[in-house]
Amino acid sequence: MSKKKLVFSGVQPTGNLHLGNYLGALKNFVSLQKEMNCIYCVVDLHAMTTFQKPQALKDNVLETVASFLATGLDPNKSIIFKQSAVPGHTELAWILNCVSRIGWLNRMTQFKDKAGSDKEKASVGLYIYPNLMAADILLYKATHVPVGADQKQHLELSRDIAQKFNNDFDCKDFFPLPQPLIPKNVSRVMSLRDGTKKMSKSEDSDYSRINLKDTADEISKKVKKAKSDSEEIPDNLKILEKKPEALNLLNIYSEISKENLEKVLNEMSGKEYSFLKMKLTELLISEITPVGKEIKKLLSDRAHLEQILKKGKEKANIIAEENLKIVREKVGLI
Ligand code: AQP
Repeated sequence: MSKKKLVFSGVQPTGNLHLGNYLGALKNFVSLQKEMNCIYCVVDLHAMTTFQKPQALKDNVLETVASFLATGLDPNKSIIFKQSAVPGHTELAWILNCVSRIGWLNRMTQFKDKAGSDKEKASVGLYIYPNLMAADILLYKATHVPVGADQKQHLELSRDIAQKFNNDFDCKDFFPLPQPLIPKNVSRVMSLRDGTKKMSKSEDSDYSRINLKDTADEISKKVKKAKSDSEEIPDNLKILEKKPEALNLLNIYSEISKENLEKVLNEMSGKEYSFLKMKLTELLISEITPVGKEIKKLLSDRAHLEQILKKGKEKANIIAEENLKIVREKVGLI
């Protein structure tokens, strides 16, 4: 595999993947595999930072692989594997735990959001999760990381860790400083119930998100119930920016229809949100339901999915061990 440009990204097997994962990450994964070497990982160790039922975790790993394939990832082009199957992730994470600084982790806003008001009760894993994410990326010396905007801060931390490692161990440019690849238009798909919160698998209400496995009927009901605005669709972005739910629906429409937001506003200004919802439902049904059907079909052959993970693990492990051997030498472990 060429050492020049290398893409790495991961998805947590914490349940049904949704429209946010699809527009923020998976679509980008698929287009990148055409032009670069790519490694895509089901990050089960990250999922464990909040409690997962063991059987559900196993099932969700396969569901995530099925979602990768259904959206267009090709295991012959990209390496697809499960994080815990390559032990180098945890070994490098420990080494990087000793490089990363507590002050850096204290600034991570995702920990504050996910830990909620009682931080004392959050798992230690949730707190040091960004160090494991840095290890995931640096283990392969990845140069590019496609993620949604919510992961930007963690990516910056990965760069800081890489830089400090290179300085501490006197090996300038050993770890590349990974670049985030964040989609320009819809980098953060928001909840359908609250336009100030991101669409998320762990949000209690299923009405807050469009799942990739939703049926046409479910999509239609969710869009109908989505929060919008009591006034008509405005003709300029300044007004829209003060209406996060309306902006979210229009952003999703713009992304899937591949028309820029100004053009969408030109077409829709003055109309009721029910009109936008009707058009958006049609678009979502034609974009998402084929993916959902494919996921369900792929899940009926678990052995096939496990085989893909096995092959991916073998390929990933070769790169990981090669890099880790040098890391062990640099830090004085061998
Ligand atoms: N709402 C979103 N908009 C844009 N991108 C998103 N991503 C997640 N939510 C959105 C991107 O999807 C990739 C995989 O994310 P993940 O599932 O590993 O973790 P997450 O970001 O924590 O996603 P969730 O849905 O919020 O999961 P839970 O509820 O389990 O924590 C990442 O690139 C992410 O940026």
